[in-house]
Amino acid sequence: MPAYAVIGGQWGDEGKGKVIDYLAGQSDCVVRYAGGNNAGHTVVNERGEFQLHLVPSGICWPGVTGIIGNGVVVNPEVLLGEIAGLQNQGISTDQLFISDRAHVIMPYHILLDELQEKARGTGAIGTTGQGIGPAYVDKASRDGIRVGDLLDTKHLPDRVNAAVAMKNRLITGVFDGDSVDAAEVLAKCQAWGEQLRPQVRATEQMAQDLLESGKRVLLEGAQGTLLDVDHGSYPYVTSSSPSIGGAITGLGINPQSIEGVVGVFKAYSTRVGGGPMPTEMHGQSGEDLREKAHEYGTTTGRPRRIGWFDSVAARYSRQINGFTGMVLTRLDILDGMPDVKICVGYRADGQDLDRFPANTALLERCEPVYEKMPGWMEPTASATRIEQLPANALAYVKRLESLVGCDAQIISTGPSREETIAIE
Ligand code: 2SA
Ligand code: MG
Repeated sequence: MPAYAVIGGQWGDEGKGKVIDYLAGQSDCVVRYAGGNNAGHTVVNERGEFQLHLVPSGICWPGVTGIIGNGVVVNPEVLLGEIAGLQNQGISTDQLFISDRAHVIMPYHILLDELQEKARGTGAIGTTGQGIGPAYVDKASRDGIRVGDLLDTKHLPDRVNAAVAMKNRLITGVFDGDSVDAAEVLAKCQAWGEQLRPQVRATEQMAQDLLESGKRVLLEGAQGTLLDVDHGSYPYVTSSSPSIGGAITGLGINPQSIEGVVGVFKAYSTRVGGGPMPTEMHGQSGEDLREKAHEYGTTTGRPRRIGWFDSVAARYSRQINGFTGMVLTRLDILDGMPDVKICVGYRADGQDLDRFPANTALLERCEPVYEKMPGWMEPTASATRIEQLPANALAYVKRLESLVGCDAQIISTGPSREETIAIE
């Protein structure tokens, strides 16, 4: 019963989209289990370039079933737009299914995301503004509307009217915002329900059946472990669990079915939004790397913060997830640097720390302890065999493996499927 999880080991944007697309060719089903359209996964293959926010990145392979699991929060408008876009690019979405237990991002969630961020002032999280947090709040407080509710035409009006009335009290009373029109929201929900109806399923059952019949299921992480609501740099996190626990609850499968947990790491670090990032590069070197790598948010276009590889955070991430292997992406971006640095420890308040701390103020004070390694001038870009890597690049990979505590299984050397080194 093999399920494989592909999980972001850092702050998201590790290149999971490419890795999933690459591995989906050997899978029967690809599942999104957490997050929503805050995610931005880029897939480049012979059929074009795709920016996916909700649809699992394996969808480009014919015959692969796609599932949007119960742990995802779904903005139906975005999903329907993405489906239409894929169809225009010649990709079939007939085998895409959405959990009836997934929660719906409602228009008032998007409004509340904006109002709350404004109210946080200088302490703003830097959310993607897609209503993710408020949708998960309603899920946990048991006031959410689920995808299955959109199909229940009998009870939908009461559910929506009650939800809107409650939210309007918050929007107008606390935030002094403009109230939301219940009839408009209901009309939207009814239309979404009819459009999505053919694709809504009990997806946990589908996944369990697939696994029991020996099919391979790929669990596609969104965001990264350091943005996990429990394990990340709280409160500068997203509102879901991108790590392995979230994969199990976000689809509804058992832990025994998981055969491998692959951690995706970029050869350096990026972060978008607020919050501590000990290895952040300030000044020209960070900007140069951002431009070279085109590190801008896929969803919002925001410039991503750039830093050196942080092995303290990466090791923590490996432990949380039990990574059985590592995928290292964007190694080619470091080509041509005279030397490269790896953070091997933190120092704060005159003390050495070898763990990723829970306290955000303490993490903010952490100074990275760096190990410097010689860079490589020869390109790794487009390499397809490990023997093609320059000696210093290989030494860098080996050092990361030993610091993180797991071996690299795949090294990505460019955006397309072919620019990949698979290590036996
Ligand atoms: P939210 O919107 O409530 O989930 O934001 C909370 C924090 O989580 C971060 N976050 C992300 N970080 C990196 N990449 C993400 N996806 C997009 C991308 C982001 C974009 O792939 O580029 O386009 O800006 C993502 N989604 C959420 C977010 O920055 C907050 O720090
Ligand atoms: Mg992304």
